[in-house]
Amino acid sequence: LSRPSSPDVVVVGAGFAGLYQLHRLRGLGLSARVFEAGSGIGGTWYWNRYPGARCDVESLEYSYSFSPELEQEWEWTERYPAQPEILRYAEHVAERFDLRRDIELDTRVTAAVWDEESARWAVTTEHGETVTARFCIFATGCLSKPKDLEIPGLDSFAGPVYSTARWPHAGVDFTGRRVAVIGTGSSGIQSIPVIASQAAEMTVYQRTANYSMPAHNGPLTAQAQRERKANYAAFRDAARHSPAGLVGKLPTENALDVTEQERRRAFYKAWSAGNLGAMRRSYADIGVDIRANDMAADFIRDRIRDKVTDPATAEALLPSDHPFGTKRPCLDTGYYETFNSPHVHLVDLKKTPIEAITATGVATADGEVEVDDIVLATGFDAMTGALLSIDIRGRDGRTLADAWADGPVTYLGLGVAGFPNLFTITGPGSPSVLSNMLVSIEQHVDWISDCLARLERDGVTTIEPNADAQAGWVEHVAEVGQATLYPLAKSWYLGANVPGKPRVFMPYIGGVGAYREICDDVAAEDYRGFDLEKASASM
Ligand code: NA7
Repeated sequence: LSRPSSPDVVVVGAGFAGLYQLHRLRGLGLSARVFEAGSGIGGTWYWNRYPGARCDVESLEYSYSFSPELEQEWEWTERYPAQPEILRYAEHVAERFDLRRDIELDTRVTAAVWDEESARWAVTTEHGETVTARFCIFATGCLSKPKDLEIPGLDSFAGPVYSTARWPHAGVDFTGRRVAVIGTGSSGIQSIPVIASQAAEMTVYQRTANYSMPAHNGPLTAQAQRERKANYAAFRDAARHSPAGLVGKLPTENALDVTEQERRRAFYKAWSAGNLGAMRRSYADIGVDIRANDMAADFIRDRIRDKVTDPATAEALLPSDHPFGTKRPCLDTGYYETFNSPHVHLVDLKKTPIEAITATGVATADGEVEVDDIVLATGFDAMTGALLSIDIRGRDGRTLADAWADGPVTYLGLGVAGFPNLFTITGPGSPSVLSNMLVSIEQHVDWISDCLARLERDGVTTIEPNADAQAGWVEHVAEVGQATLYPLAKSWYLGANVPGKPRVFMPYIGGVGAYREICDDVAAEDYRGFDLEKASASM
């Protein structure tokens, strides 16, 4: 198969963003090469194969909307799809739209350098190949670079160390093993019950107790699927214009304005819904007023107390250091109940931090627990990690790392001043991780594709955010974030999970629908805030 050494576009990443971007580029008649570091497509759903890995957004919402045929023909089996099913879906999409022939697997991009004279990006892969392209689109994901672990001694551990984000394809059998799991975010909370069902002994190392609600997952009935499919267009439209890319009735009342009895009823309803956004959506003030938030948080803490038999363990599992929703809450299947099994132990790292990992186990001030296996569910260098691990150089050789030394700065999360013809799909400064990713991915890909069509039509050679527009957007993103409770948590949204990372609230919390309107207006006003240059004008 011969591939162009100078395609119109290079796309980095073949997860859900890269796949759809390639499909749209084909429709525009642009040539493209897609580089993917993994040995398969699917991004997040290729790498995160840990036991219990599942999407917290319902399958009928966490799926592409761009093709009505695809929408109708694909059958989901569960309300919340498990990783293997989502990966099969991605593979089906790649086959159905004949995408594979432009995707190169096992090919990590190491550098992308802008060449002023030719107005092209030189993109270099780990195999030493360099291709040049007019446009470079980064579809590298928001949670794709696992965080380096700061705990000393990991290398000295004699047994296997597994990372949830790099799980062995053959799976792992924990039967009869003594297992340590470090981390209680979504990946920990999903995998702990499944690993515990096999392990002989399990010790969970918790630094931050999270808020988790029962998923109430189950098979998707044929009828539910039929009904949604009969009405898909309207449903998708509602998602596109919603705050988080998820369909749901928005609250008009404040928790502070109703009686305790009413609140309890609403909280119970939200708790029983098995829906990530339901508790937040129970009242309008949950996300912005700490008093209302405390009420929801107290309600969840009571439910945790109900579930966990041992009072000391229950107490340690209660989230206490951040308001509800300011770190990503979780949906679980039997998480808290797992701690009622006599072979499952919880270590509260707030009281006894890990001092070191030794050859034989995990050591805290309370002594060493001997284990056979260590599972790291310790999260990601979110939103900027994947981009900054590529040597990206824009105008005058300036690196992206330099431009982002004090935290990411973008215009709309779509582009960066000084980096012409570069686009980021779900980049920092866009709703991305605060939304249903599929909705946000499609919106960005469509916006970028429409933009490229316009540039082609009018013979524009370069597009680049201007510095003022970018500064204005950065300020707006920060301002909107400040008006919420989010800054009260040491979360990965703020870069707080990675030592030394600048503390900047990275995603845009203004809402998916409002954000879409802003992006559409920018395009309609001839790409307001972007500088467009034609070849003739620059000569
Ligand atoms: P998360 O949500 O970042 O969770 C990582 C967990 O690991 C979290 O509990 C961390 O505690 C903990 N952690 C991280 N570093 C350490 C060290 N050094 N010692 C002990 N514990 C540590 O990642 P996930 O993979 O679970 O989920 C990522 C997203 O995927 C999720 O939000 C959904 O969007 C899907 P911390 O909270 O930092 O104190």
